[in-house]
Amino acid sequence: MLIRALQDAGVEYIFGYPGGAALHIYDAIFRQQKVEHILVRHEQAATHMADGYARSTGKPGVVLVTSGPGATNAITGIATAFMDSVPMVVISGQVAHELIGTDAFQETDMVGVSRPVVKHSFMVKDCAEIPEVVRKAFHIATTGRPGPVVIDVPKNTTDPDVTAPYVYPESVTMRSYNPAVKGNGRQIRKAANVMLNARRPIIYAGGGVILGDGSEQLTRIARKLDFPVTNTLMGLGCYPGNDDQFLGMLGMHGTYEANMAMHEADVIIAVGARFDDRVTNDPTKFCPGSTIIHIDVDPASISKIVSADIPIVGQVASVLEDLEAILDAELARAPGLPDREALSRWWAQIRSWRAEHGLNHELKPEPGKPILPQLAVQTLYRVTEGNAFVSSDVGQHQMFAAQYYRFHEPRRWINSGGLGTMGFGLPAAMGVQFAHPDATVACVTGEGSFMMNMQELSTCLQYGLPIKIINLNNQALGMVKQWQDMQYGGRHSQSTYSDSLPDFKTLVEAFGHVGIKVERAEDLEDAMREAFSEKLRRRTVFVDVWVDPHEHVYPMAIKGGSMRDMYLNKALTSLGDTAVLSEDA
Ligand SMILES: Cc1ncc(C[n+]2csc(CCOP(=O)(O)OP(=O)(O)O)c2C)c(N)n1
Ligand SMILES: [Mg+2]
Repeated sequence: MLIRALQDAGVEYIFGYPGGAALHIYDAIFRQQKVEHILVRHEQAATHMADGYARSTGKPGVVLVTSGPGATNAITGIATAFMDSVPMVVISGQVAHELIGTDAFQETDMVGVSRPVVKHSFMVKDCAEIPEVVRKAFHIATTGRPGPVVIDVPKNTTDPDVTAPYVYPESVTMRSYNPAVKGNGRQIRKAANVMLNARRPIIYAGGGVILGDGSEQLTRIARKLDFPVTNTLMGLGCYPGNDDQFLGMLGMHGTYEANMAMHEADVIIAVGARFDDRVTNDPTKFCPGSTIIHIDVDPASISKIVSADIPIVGQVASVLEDLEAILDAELARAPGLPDREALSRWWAQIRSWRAEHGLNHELKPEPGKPILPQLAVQTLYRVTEGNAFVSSDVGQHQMFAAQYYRFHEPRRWINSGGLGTMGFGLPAAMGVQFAHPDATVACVTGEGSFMMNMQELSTCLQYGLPIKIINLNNQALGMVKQWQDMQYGGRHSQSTYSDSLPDFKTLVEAFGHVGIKVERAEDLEDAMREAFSEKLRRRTVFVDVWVDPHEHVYPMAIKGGSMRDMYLNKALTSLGDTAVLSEDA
């Protein structure tokens, strides 16, 4: 019943790991061909693989784990998907009904344990309801603001001796669940009017634009109006990363020009973004003079942190289409809008910010000097011609990847933004590779994060996944160390371990893969070219890049400040008022 329902839901892959309570299900998997099960080495990795699959395709990822430790091992991955609104269905085995509540072997209250980190959960009561529960789970996971759904399946409900008629419902309705699709026409009209009269506008686009398939509409609107665009960490790729109108990422490690432009804007068009604390800095000091338009499918996200002047609840793609139609009509009627002169002054201001303190995308290797992690990411970008799917882990390397790999398309940048889960990168890249077998998939990781799920190298061998792992090895928990440098007087409490690191080259060779170690800046390009060469096209390759351990990620927001308050490098702090402010100044 369960596996057939997964087939009917169009599932290609189940990422999972077997155990007692799930054995009836595993037997059913054995006796069919349609759904392929991927055997992982740790349940956390199964959730991240399903997650990478989902983020890169838009289709829900599916996980199967046993009860007790199998289920609890999956929690971090479920929470990761929840924080980033990733559609996922997690099926957990459970002890039989008559054992529930008896502290039975491998009994954990999975519905209870997962409750705060799921969009919804089900406990199967009898086998007849399984197809409907599966149908509902996929519906909830993929509609509205997507998210993970748990189906807890007591062993007796999958007992092959118990039978029931199989009925897979064509559609499901739930009285209490009706996510919005279309935005309110009056609100959209108001937004269009404000946009057309903006003098210092900025589009602040987040992961919701990718999840809601609104990138094309957003790009068209931005180009039509000549508005600058900034992306959140989750939104990278929803607007072409090398476009002149793109200001880069905003927020804690956002670019100088994006953060300054946010602060000085008169109109902010927030789309599929949620004013996360990593973006706003102190919300009471957030962008004081701006009118905020906020488009989001989730009404609970609107005015939660920063209050919106024009809230619009609806699916991003649908709202943007309606907005574009109104803008087109208005532009035809009043071709003088928006005020091009004001806009060109605004652009001149932005360009001068960019020229002053923008990121340098043209770094060159300096022989004899330590390898800059930024250069390693730029080399990856060049060698893959900007066409790779790139996953990352969490830390400095993640921020360098976000800043220096420029994403031209949605669903190419795969990282744990909301929960910040170390150990995400490798399994997420594997999920991407399953979904896109012929694509170039790179994982930018740090040695700390990599060691959290490196057992999956064994899964890479089993399924022949040709992932290229770029390890920015700074011999430290770099991001922790950076905070200790900046806020704790340089006391590196528990953030370094250089004497006990493994030799990653031999480590990955033991797993049957190719290892390359790079210690000199002048060897970086060749090593990267080799990793992505035709010769190694079918191999899992690990490039261990020994980068400068003293490097920090900049810009960095100054805690408690506004968006224009940033550290720009080890010597230079920008406290907003040193910059030229408005066009009238
Ligand atoms: C599971 C988990 N534990 C702890 C943290 C806190 N944390 C954030 S970044 C970081 C250091 C990561 O080190 P590494 O992977 O080597 O990346 P680097 O910052 O050195 O590039 C830590 C410990 C986390 N994000 N996730
Ligand atoms: Mg590190």
